[in-house]
Amino acid sequence: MIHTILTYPNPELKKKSAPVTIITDAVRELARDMAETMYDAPGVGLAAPQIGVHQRIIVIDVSGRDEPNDLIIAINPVIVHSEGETYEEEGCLSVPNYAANVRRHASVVVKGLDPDGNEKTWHAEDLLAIAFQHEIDHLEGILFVDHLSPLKRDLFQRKARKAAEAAAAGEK
Ligand code: GNR
Ligand code: NI
Repeated sequence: MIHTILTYPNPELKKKSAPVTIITDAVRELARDMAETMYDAPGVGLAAPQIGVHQRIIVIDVSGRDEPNDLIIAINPVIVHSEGETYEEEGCLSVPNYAANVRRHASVVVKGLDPDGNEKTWHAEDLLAIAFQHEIDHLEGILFVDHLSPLKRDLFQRKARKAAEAAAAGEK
């Protein structure tokens, strides 16, 4: 089932997600729905809080296809090692019509559980490393715009407010 993706400034996006304690069929179904929602969007990743579920589950596929290709499902993901620096343009399904460069680690090692409850380790570089950091941020209630300089963040907030006002006026 495809879910609605919550967008800025929905306060649900700022809440911290809780660890998954038992991997049930409901958790597996949620992960499948998240993947379906990500491919439909389309996006290269999705975190559970983006569909209003505050559990530590992320899905990622940076293959650029609109169907499962290199699908990663990570439950309770933790960055255990990171190195290097990169500064690439990011977007977010929860922040439509806006993109900006963000400083990230160039490579990360992530540990977590797969949908069968097996411990997994992912070694990620480039876009995959960025996607892991972006999705794990969502689990902490952090959006990529929270990493911007105060000046850029202010410009973003003004643009978002103006767009919201224009949309509200159009609805009248
Ligand atoms: O689809 C997405 N593209 C993207 C591009 C650059 C850096 C991060 C991302 S993640 C984003 C999907 C999304 O919002 N996931 O939370
Ligand atoms: Ni995002």
